[in-house]
Amino acid sequence: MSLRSAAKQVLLGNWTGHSTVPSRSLYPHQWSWDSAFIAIGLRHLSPRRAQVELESLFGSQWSDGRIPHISFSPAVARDAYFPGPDFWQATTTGGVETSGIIQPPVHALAAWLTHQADEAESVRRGFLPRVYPKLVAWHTYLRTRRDLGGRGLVAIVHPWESGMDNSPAWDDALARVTPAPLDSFTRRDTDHASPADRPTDLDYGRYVQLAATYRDHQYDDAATPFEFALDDPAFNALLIASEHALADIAEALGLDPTHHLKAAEELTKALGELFTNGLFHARDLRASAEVASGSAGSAEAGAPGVLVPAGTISGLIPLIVPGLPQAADLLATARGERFGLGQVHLVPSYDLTGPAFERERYWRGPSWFNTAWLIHRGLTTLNEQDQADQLRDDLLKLADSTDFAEYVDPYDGSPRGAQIFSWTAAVTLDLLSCR
Ligand code: 2M8
Repeated sequence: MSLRSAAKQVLLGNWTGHSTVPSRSLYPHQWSWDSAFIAIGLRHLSPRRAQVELESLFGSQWSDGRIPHISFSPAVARDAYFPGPDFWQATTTGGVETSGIIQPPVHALAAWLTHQADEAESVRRGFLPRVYPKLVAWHTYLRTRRDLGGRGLVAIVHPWESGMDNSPAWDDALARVTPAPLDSFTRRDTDHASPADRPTDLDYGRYVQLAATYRDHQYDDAATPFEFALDDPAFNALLIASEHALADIAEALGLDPTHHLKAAEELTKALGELFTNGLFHARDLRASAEVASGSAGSAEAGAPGVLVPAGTISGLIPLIVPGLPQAADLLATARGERFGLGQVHLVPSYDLTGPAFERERYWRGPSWFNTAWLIHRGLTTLNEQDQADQLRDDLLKLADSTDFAEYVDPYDGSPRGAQIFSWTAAVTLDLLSCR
């Protein structure tokens, strides 16, 4: 079977009628940033279905504008995934059960690419006029309610919000959180994936505790005493890319794009504060001055926050930001020994030379297909076509050899986590189309 047909089969097999699950076993509901990547791939099979994927996700949007990280399927057993709907206790006015946290804002970019795949179909279905106000509300939520450091960037309040759950960048901040007792919850993920690949029980206890505190404050961003609050480079870079996409959407609708371009410009300037020693770093808004001793660099005097030392793939993702002032230095870091672009498989999730590097464990070293797609897009934008082609070839080979694994070992390319994984199939389809 051709790679295209195999990728198509994955997406059709994981399609539920109106959206796509990341994995039938490990993640049996709709995930926010997964759906954005899935739409980017689905548009090559069925632009209409890609539109429906995004529209169904926007159907779970809250009245405050947030797009929750999981939209639960009523057709799936309530305890199939933990934390499930009974834990989150969040139902939209439209009756959709969701989680209460968020994930990186890839959606406007996905909507714009979906529109471009078949403009006539998009216009016929009124896709852009319907999704534009929802995307604006989403970005407005982020920029007004989530600028917790007051520095013009969006903060995440849970490791799951980064999409890179177990990243070493969160270790110091998480260590300050008292974990929920282990006997107070039952993990489901380790029923489907090797415990050696997944976060530890201790970290899981901390994830549960952070989510429960937010829930117990009715997910009110002004009222919740967030113990964990960080400005994440990838989250903000994706927001910038999505603001550029919103500007394109606005123009296509005959509206003034200026405020989206201005937002992108302001965010790009604010993002610059996270750049040090050739890489963007997360900024811990709750770290005290004493903790700062091991930091990657200090924030401006009197301003809250300390740059965390861990170097992760999140710090390379700003490569997708159009006109990024730090692009040349960042590219040099990607190619150097810390990330080995072109020398190891895809792009490792964490610094290969870092003290916390583990080649198998979740977001602590292995390479992911969706982040490789983002770096590929960055390389293309920067006209680094040879390197982009090399990364694309590696991605396509690995998707094939691993049966669309969730992630791979960066040294030998062996599969890790789940297989038949939706975004892996989706980015495969997208990169097949640039040949
Ligand atoms: C992983 O995250 C979930 C929690 O949201 C989990 O570990 O249970 C991450 O890789 C995340 O980025 C992804 O969106 C999700 C579903 O694929 O799985």
